[in-house]
Amino acid sequence: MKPFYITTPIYYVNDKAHIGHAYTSLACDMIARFKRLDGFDVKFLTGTDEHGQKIEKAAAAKNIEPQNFVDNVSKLFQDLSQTLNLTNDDFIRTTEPRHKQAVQHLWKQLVDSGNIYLGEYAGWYAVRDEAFYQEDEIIDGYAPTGAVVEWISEPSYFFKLSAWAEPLLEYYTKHPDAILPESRRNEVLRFIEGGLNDLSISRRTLKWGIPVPGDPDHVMYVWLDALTNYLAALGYPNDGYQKYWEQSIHMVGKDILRFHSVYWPAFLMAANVSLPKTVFAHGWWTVEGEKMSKSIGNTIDPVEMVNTYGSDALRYFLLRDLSFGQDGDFSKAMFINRLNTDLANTYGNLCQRVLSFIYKNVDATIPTPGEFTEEDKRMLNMPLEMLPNLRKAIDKFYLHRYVEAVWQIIGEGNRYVDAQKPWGLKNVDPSRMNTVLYVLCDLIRQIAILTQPILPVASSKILAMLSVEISDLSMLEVALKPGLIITEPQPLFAKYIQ
Ligand code: ME8
Repeated sequence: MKPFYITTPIYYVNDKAHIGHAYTSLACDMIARFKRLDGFDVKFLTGTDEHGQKIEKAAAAKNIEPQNFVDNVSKLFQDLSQTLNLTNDDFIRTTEPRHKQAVQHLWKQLVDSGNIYLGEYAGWYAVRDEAFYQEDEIIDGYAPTGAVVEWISEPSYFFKLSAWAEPLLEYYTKHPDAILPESRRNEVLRFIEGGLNDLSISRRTLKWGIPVPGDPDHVMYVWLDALTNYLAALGYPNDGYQKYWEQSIHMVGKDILRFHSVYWPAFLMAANVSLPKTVFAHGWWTVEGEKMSKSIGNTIDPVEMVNTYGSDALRYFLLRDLSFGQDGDFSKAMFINRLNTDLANTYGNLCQRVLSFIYKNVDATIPTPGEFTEEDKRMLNMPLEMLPNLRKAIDKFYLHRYVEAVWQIIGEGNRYVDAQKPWGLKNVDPSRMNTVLYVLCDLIRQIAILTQPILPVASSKILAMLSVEISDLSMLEVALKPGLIITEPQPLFAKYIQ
């Protein structure tokens, strides 16, 4: 089996998750689930980023020891996997020994290769972003992101980032898929072409971090610490990590692309580790037209959403509504509209009317078909014919297109029911009715396989009603067995009042 490695950012534990965090994890989950169905040996990683000044401050504000504080909040993120129905294979915490060992090893590689020197940092720092800013980036006393900055002046270890601008540009020219989408890649290239400054990678005035090997007065800069999680989870530096590493995809929001496409690859090159295959930076969610923020009080809690609407509903909306890579707006009206239209009226309706009819009118038995018409064959082959496009949509990160394509098949299914009117055939041509019902059942079975990466709960319900077990995409080619007894159809999707 071909290895495939996909990672979410590791989330800060200064606060609980909102739908922005859920979004990245869901996108990775959809890809991981599809790749598993498609026969890949998948490793899907998520986790929490637990060191640094931002976390130290958040713990102090609650008057809790940092370790207790991070244990509590990390647990909320771990529980979120279950809530969102994520299939992550691992969950890494930067306070774990396996992570600390990997980071300290990487640091030593950077020292041994002559990429670290001791100097004095004097400059601006934004705790919210855990980022350094140049004087010319400061706008009216704030970072370009709007974060509050403070002046820091202290001895610090530096990484010779300036030496890596040319090698990075050369690498990115040779590997056009290393940063996606292309517009983001261009932004990164322009930034590197502007020249890179050496990077401060340790702090002396902070205690909550991983100690610098050989100089425990310093703790490491939280981004050097955090980025290494992707390697630590594969057992780096022990042999064997390369198997997945060579096939790695980092999914991130556009806010942290620079850390992943400038700092991280420079650290890796300097430590003689190969670079991840692709860093994909997706877009940004606002809520009802506004930036999500605790002070505005408009953050949307994924746990509350799942409690009210179910995990499939949240997954569907987030994965369908936004063209993956673009920014988007979360509006309650749009959310409800999609649930009612796409889930209840389209997908739910197709399954409900076909399966209920079979349950009530043909002894709950999948009928034996007669000869197939050209139209029947077209319906039966549609999912398989669509498969190359679906694969491409996943591999190119056009996640919304995957969803659209599957809903196109569902739409065709509904049109076929309307045109063939199986209920009208019961008395006049029962044999044709049986063929139509068979075609529909087999189509629904195939659709349920394809919707599994998006709607795992509904897909398992449908497949269970048809008494079919899901294994992989080769099932698309194995026709449904006539004669199977279906279980009583259960409602799949609720309808909501606007
Ligand atoms: O940056 N829209 O963690 P973080 C879309 N610990 N995505 C959003 C979003 C929004 N409004 N808000 C958050 C960190 N995200 C670091 C990462 S990785 C080595 C260290 C998602 O908790 C998006 O993926 O601030 C973004 O990049 C990430 O959450 C930031 O999470």
